[in-house]
Amino acid sequence: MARLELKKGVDIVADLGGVKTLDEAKAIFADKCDAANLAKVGTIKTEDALIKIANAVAMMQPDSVWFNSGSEEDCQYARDMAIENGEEFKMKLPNQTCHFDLPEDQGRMVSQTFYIVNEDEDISVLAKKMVRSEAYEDIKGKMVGIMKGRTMLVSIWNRGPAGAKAAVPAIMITDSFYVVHSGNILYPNVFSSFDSEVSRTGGIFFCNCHSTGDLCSENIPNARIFMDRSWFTCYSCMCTYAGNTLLLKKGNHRFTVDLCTYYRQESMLSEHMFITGMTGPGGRVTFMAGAAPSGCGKTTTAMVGTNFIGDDLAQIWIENDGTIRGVNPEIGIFGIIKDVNWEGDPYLMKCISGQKPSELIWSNIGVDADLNPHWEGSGEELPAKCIKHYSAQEWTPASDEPVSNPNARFTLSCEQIENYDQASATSSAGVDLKVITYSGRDADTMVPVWVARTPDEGVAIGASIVSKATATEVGATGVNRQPWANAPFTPGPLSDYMDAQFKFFNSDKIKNKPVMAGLNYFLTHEARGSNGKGLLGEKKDVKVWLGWLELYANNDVEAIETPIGFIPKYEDLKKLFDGIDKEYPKSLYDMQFALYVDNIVKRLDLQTEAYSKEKDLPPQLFKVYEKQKAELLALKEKFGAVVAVENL
Ligand code: SPV
Ligand code: MN
Repeated sequence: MARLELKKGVDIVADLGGVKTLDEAKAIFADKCDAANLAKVGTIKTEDALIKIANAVAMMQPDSVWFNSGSEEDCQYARDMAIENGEEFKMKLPNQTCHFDLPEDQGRMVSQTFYIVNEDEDISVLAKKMVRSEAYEDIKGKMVGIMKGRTMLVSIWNRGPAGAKAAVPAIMITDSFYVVHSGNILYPNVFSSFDSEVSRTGGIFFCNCHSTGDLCSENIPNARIFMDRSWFTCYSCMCTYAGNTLLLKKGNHRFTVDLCTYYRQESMLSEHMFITGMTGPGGRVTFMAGAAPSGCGKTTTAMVGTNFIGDDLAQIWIENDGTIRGVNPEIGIFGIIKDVNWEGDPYLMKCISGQKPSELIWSNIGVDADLNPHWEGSGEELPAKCIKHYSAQEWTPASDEPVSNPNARFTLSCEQIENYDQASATSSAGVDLKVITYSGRDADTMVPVWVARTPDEGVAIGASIVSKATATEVGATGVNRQPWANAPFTPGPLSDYMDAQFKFFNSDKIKNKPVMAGLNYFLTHEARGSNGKGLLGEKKDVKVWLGWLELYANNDVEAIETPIGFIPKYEDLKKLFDGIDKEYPKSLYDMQFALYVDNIVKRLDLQTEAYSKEKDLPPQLFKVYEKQKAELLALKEKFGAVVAVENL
């Protein structure tokens, strides 16, 4: 069914660079590298990669080329240069620096991000595309010669532990030391094992070309982020926000989604998910992966685990023994800082506060005269003045902007985080995933936790995520459908992606089907007709919801069957709340878990209508929706529009 054909059409960087042979590539390196860098690149043997890098040199025309071997010396050089050229400045705490992106570049620039497609290719209706010929001209106009007078920086990192089935190596070419510094924190360097990684993947590697170009607000309309699906190559210019420039993250995630959807069906998935482990009775650890749209508590959820693996992305596969395995393609976090505080995030705060000295890059926060960081929701008093701020030099509490951008972030190595299970996270075997969760920002419809009765219902939970817009995407507003929280990174039609999900989770190759669950932390008092205000739950409750899933996955608790799936019993939750020293009145449980039939049916109708517009959608989805709706309406007949748990 491959609607995506690899290596189809012109490889733009290869055409604009014009380098065709290894000898030509070597001549270019000899011309642009000093002896030390020539020696570094001399260790790489993968011909395609050398030619690709040489083409990037020929296209962007830097004065010189530096290779990031991953040595401590090279890592230090990147840190020092990011400071020297002004991309970062030192904060008060040792090893902490801060970087600012332009005010217009504070999140992924969705309207300037395009898939490069061939004439006849279908893409997701949610994405923007540009046909190859047009993208070629755009890249030619904007990126040829863009590095004149600068040094090109070439890093090779892996997206996943070396040797893992689902890992793919990726080349990052940039002229930003901030990008290199960030990448060194977020990805394992595989400069010295690149050749063996490429032979493991059967020749697949990703390539990313970025240049800050002439970086200024006036030039922001010229910013572009392109993903060439056919050639696994990204292009980005006139921007610095890591989500737009550090293309191993979301740029290459889109390529792995394509790989899984079109070439690794029924064997692999590439998801926008955290991975974390929860310790249960007897010290057993149960690993879970969960999807949530950007800014909806994914990092918080991951941090609740006793065995943290990753907070953003998961590469998942069915192992020969029938288990579902998962790896995090990253080794660091690029986390949202808003609302991170001692109460909810002690592990992160230890690193941030310097209690555990950690290398950390801040972005887009407020900085006072003593070079301390300030952000919204820190739980600490705001200063009378910030002397540096993402939107202007000076900030005071009377300023129009908040002290930090809502998408302000911190980049931190997982190794620093106390609950990181480094041995499992860096193992090429991945972790054994028994629970898969899906969540969004849903104020009024779904219960805090529910478990699908069948794999098809599980896939439908992922398909049905909705969420309020957050600051991670520039210009996003309203309540949106967020299928699998992965739609912004799904290049092809959603129907293809959905088909791959049904095939994966129904596969006979899986020995024990995973628990597939929905999570919702965002129910409000208002939506449940209570006198209270705001959220019905708080951050620390996440431990209870995950704790219950841990028990459920190991058959230690029973659950109540409902049309939307299985929900927890009060007594089981009560015990788990006791474990976090929190009162859990039955009245709160009743409010959280009653089924608001009209809201749920409205949601099912909305999804049915929206998905009906997609071509070739797997019919299983509508079957699930129809069945659930019929069962819900039958309950409503009997008990009214709000069905209390004791009626279930
Ligand atoms: C997200 O927005 O989902 C992120 C940050 O993880 S970004 O790199 O912008 O994608
Ligand atoms: Mn993300």
